[in-house]
Amino acid sequence: MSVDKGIFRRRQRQAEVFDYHTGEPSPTPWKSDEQIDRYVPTHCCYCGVQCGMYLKVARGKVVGVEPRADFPLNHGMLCPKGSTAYQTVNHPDRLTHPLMRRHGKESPLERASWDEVLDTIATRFRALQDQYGKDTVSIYSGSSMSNEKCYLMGKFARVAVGTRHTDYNGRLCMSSATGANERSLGIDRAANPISDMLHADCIFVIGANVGECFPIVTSYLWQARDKGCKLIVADPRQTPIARTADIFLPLRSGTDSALLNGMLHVIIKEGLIDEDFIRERTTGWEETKALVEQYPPERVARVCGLKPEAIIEAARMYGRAKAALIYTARGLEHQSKGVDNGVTAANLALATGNFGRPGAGYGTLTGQGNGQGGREMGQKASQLPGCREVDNPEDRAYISSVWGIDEKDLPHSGYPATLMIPAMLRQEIRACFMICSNPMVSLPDQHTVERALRGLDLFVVTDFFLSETAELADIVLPGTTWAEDEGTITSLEGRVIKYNKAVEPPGEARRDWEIVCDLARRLGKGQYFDFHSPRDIFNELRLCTRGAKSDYWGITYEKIDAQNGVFWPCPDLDHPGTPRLYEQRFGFPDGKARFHPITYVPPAEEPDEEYPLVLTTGRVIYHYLSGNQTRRVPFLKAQAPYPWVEMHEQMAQRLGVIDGDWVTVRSRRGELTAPALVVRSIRPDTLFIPYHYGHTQAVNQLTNPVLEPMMKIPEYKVCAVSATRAAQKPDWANDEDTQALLEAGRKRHELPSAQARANPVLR
Ligand SMILES: Nc1nc2c(c(=O)[nH]1)N[C@H]1C(S)=C(S)[C@@H](COP(=O)(O)OP(=O)(O)OC[C@H]3O[C@@H](n4cnc5c(=O)[nH]c(N)nc54)[C@H](O)[C@@H]3O)O[C@H]1N2
Ligand SMILES: Nc1nc2c(c(=O)[nH]1)N[C@H]1C(S)=C(S)[C@@H](COP(=O)(O)OP(=O)(O)OC[C@H]3O[C@@H](n4cnc5c(=O)[nH]c(N)nc54)[C@H](O)[C@@H]3O)O[C@H]1N2
Ligand code: SF4
Ligand SMILES: [Mo]
Repeated sequence: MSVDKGIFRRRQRQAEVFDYHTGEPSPTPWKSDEQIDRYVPTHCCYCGVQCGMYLKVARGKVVGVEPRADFPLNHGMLCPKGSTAYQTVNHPDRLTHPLMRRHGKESPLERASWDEVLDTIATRFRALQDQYGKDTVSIYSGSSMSNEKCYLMGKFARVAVGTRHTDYNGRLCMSSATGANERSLGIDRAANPISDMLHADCIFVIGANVGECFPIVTSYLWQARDKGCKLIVADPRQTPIARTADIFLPLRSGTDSALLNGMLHVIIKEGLIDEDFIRERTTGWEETKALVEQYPPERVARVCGLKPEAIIEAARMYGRAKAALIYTARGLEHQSKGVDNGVTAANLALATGNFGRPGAGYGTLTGQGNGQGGREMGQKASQLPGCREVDNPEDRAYISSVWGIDEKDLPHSGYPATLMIPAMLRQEIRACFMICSNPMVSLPDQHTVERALRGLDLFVVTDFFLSETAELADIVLPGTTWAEDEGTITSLEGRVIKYNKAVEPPGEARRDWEIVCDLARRLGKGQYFDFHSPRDIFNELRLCTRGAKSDYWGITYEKIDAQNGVFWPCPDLDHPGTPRLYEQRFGFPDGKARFHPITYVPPAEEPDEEYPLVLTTGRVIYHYLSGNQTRRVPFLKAQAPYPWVEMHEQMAQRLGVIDGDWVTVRSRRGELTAPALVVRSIRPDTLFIPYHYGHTQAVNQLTNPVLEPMMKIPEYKVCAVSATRAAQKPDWANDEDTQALLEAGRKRHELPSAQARANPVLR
């Protein structure tokens, strides 16, 4: 599918195109739209907002990008990552042929043929499985991939490899939100389309840096504000959206459930609950009501490090709204109590009857491009496609029948990604096939992760750039970017959209699904993987989800194109899709939502004498996740070349450092040295370090691998550390880079307006 170039009037900026072989910029860059052959409508490859864009193609290469004004979410806007994403497609670092270590772990990665690597994988997997059992091989995948590929990975694990152990990087992402959705509401999807923000008269954002992580959604917040909507933000850092919030609650990391219980306490005291809604549409209210009795604002204020009045005001503002939305993200979810935290947010929305109407709801802002679809398609440890359960007899019977296998041969649930690491150390797992994840940046307690991955008998990584993780692999398979394939994605709204193919893969790189199907054939299971296109896979996937919670049966490629996306559930071809959930029923058999009483429990690691400070981690606008893509884009890299330690002026004084001084931060697990970025927008007792970097720049050397009990997500947002002025700079330190980083940092943290200054600041 492509669009006539004639409709575009705007001149194109000079796009740089690299030559694969020399790595040099091409001598004939494209300078004007006249030379563009095709505009391919697609979506951004990064965050869950999934902004619509056109990739510009000339002479068979992607040379630029144009935002899509016709996509109902971004209306012609793109953020700095989206507008430079195209530069990764022709990048000189692209992997263009398979690599393999032929003589053991110490030998180098050398060029190999597809036949050699795929036969080696198949032979070694079989040999290891014969010796140690089927489950000795694990599959570790990721949600930057299309629904088709995520679906395929779950099927590949269960049918081709025959292992229980399949999981994915969403475990590190929104799994707490999944747990909360499943416990409270019964459906694992945000309740509202983003456009519902325009109907809300209060929006409460807890632990989401909307301005930097969902940049295009910010415009909806501002439009809502223009219509009089109130904004409450709870975050230990004064993020860009918090600067102009009506109420900013700079809570101590790890205290979210106390805050939310406290707000519910006030709402009950002030008679702001919706009794009819509670009676007709929920169960379990009395227990929750009794529990929050124990959370008066004075107590909560002490726990959270806030003023009691601020909690009371926030509760009133939220409770009095006719329609209110709550949005959470990883700030509230990346905790050992992440599921409980999500449940307390749902409790608040249920108690005030804020569901099933325009502008009323609760939802997580799903992070990864396909973070929503990726958590429905059956690549998860305990899941079959359509959010079905791998240990549920009916679900097993149905999926086995679609796949044409004997139900007895369908493995049961296995280890989530975070528990694969200890299983590797115990040598219970001896081989891993990884695709679309970079745990050597993204998993907590990096030194342990490295030991686990190095100890594998066979480690295979499929990526399009050599990641920090691929550096440790025995075999590296060159996969493809989103621009080289088609497939569907489900955005953070639950809207199923489609990537379209712009160009062919470079060199010998192959489409991910073709690699996986080829390997399945070599494992003797080709008959179950007889797919000739992503469309074939989608059609099987639709059937698997038919009648399930996330029902895609009524969605087709044509319908996605015609409607600019379709919201699931969409049970049949005539069904228009479901933008807003819970208008009539919640996702449980009785149709009622569940209250759960949640007792506040502090984070697993609290400051003590040796490690007196709180460290929290997260993102910056310029980089995406492990940074394996964005660190290769010159503009993005220049703004944020390496990590920094964000700290309040008072903290800097206490540590005796000024802006730009190098600081060593230590935890029980590791240390990191980086320049100080001194700001007034973070709690004085808390440090923040962005996590987009690897090796000695990885903040995950320090983080705590403690897991949330239900969903096994790590506590990335809280651990105890010490900080001192560094004895010496690391070898990668560079004055020019540090200056650039500080300058970009200052710009981000500038308080832009009198309104911002009038806000409750952090001192
Ligand atoms: N630029 C950019 N955008 C992205 C991504 C990216 O890597 N870069 N990744 C995408 C993905 S996969 C994800 S998951 C999302 C993540 O999106 P977000 O969750 O918005 O991002 P984070 O920076 O991880 O954390 C959000 C905020 O939580 C705050 N926080 C820390 N501790 C606590 C706490 O205890 N309680 C509360 N309430 N807040 C706390 C942090 O200060 C931070 O501002 O972003 C998506 N978009
Ligand atoms: N300290 C700390 N750690 C964190 C977080 C935090 O806030 N703090 N956030 C966590 C969160 S929310 C997330 S989502 C994880 C993400 O953690 P990861 O999963 O490790 O991050 P990515 O960078 O998305 O890894 C994807 C890799 O696959 C490649 N890739 C991308 N798309 C494709 C594709 O279609 N096919 C193939 N074959 N390869 C592809 C990319 O080049 C990249 O190397 O990190 C987690 N780690
Ligand atoms: S907001 Fe997200 S989807 Fe949109 S351009 Fe930026 S990174 Fe891409
Ligand atoms: Mo994420």
